[in-house]
Amino acid sequence: MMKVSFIYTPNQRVNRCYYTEKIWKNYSENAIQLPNLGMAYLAGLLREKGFDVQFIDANVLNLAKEEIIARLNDFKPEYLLYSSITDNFQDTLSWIEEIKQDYNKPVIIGGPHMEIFPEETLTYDCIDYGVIGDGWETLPELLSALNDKKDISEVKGVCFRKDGKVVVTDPRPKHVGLEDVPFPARDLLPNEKYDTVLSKKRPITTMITTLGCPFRCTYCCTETKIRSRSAEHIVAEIEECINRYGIKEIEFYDETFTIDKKRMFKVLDLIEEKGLDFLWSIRTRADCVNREMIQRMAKAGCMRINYGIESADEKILESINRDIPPQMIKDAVKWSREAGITVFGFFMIGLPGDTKESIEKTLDLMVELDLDFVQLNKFVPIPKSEIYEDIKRDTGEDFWRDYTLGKVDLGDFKPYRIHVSPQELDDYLDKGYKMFYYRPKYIWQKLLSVRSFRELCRMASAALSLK
Ligand code: B12
Ligand code: SF4
Repeated sequence: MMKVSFIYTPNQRVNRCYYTEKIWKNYSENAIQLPNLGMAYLAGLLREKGFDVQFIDANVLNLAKEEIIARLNDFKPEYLLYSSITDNFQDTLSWIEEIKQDYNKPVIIGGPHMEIFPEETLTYDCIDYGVIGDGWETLPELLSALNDKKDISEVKGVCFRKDGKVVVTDPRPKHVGLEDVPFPARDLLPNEKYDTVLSKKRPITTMITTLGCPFRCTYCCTETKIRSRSAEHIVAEIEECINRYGIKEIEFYDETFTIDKKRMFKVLDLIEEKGLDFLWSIRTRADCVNREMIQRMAKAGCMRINYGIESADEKILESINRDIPPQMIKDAVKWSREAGITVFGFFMIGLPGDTKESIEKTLDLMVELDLDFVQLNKFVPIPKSEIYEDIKRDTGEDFWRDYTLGKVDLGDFKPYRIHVSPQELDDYLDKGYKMFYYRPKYIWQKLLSVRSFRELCRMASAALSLK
């Protein structure tokens, strides 16, 4: 039986360029420790296909290199499997290099980064093969071809080096859906270790019920084609989480969980019918919810809704193709609070066209909405997004490609087309967090709502580190 190890590398952190140094430190150290679902899915799939699979979540277990090597020496995999997003590519790369020095087996890398920069990634000798895009069919085919010493140039969606050149094979069509594969192999994960600063009951896990999003916000790179799961299939995974793993809280990580209202109501019906007792949270947009849905969600255990609000400036919202009327946002927040659901808002400053006035408007809206929590980011264009492609055309520079090639550092990123200086942007970020979290009314409300000593300590440490 062929042995492979998935390694989720340590110190997975959000990128510094979204925050000021202080806020970044607080967020990246305290905020979230979650499973890597993409790899957990592939682990379950490979096992079903007869591979012997090890999963090392060196991130949540905070493993040192020696501990990772010890686990590898114990299991003796023939291939090491890594995943990367663009933001953490250089960090992942240094772990791959380090680990390969002491456990020298071929490395296969996949993940969202590979879909954008396959050739650049394969310029590094420590990486032997790349899987571009979906791994469902490509990874088992690649491993089998390698095992059988077949010609891997026949395998769609891979890249590798041959005679010193990077070869990229034909693209792999994306037709496998989340219903065609086994549930993520949570039995291989240290479920009890996952946590977020806002979670109320452990163990927690994450779930994803739709791939892609039909909206076309110009700062986003998500596929516009949707691959969804049925309500029954979603609820079967929820049941497995509760009954097999004792999970008490689930974070649904779909970009817009309520996009299909009919499916949403069906999920709610099934949760109620089956009497499933767990807390959950979702991400969505204000134009994809209504009062009835929110009330039903609260009854079924939804404890938090994360709304992407982004900016208060209508011109900017229009320019990023996200013109949700302010009244709609106000209504969604009001209905959620009425239903007793915690409301979290995501905002960005430094979007193309942002001025002092528009940023101040955004900060004011953040406070006016009376949300429970906010996350305020400096805007950084992600590769493959419309805005990024536009900037590339305009400047002739491709920051993320240069970063992948090791020519620039994350700190070298420069905001573009905004009418405030980088220092002013940092000052606004700092001001925004203070305006929101240091309001006497807010502090008082939060102190009244604290249910445990653990929650109080977490809140206090988060608040103090913003100072
Ligand atoms: C959940 C999530 C998170 C979570 C948890 C991350 C975790 N522990 O894995 C949190 C909130 C922490 C997070 C943070 C961030 N995220 Co995020 N996140 C997601 C999200 C919504 C779902 C990921 C998921 O489970 N997908 C479902 C699985 C099935 O898909 P997948 O992971 O892509 O895996 C498939 C393939 O990529 C491939 N594959 C993946 N791994 C491997 C490994 C091997 C060996 C092989 C062969 C194949 C392979 O096969 C899989 C099956 O087909 C995605 C968007 C999305 N819908 O995918 C964004 C996404 C991954 N995040 C993204 C970004 C930018 C970030 C942040 C930088 C955001 C920020 N501003 O701070 C941070 C970075 C933090 C970090 N260091 O990881 C981008 C990455 C873009 C890019 N170019 O790389 C995405 C794609 C969203 C987007 N469209 O912009 N994120
Ligand atoms: S930002 Fe959210 S709503 Fe907009 S396209 Fe991306 S995933 Fe969809």
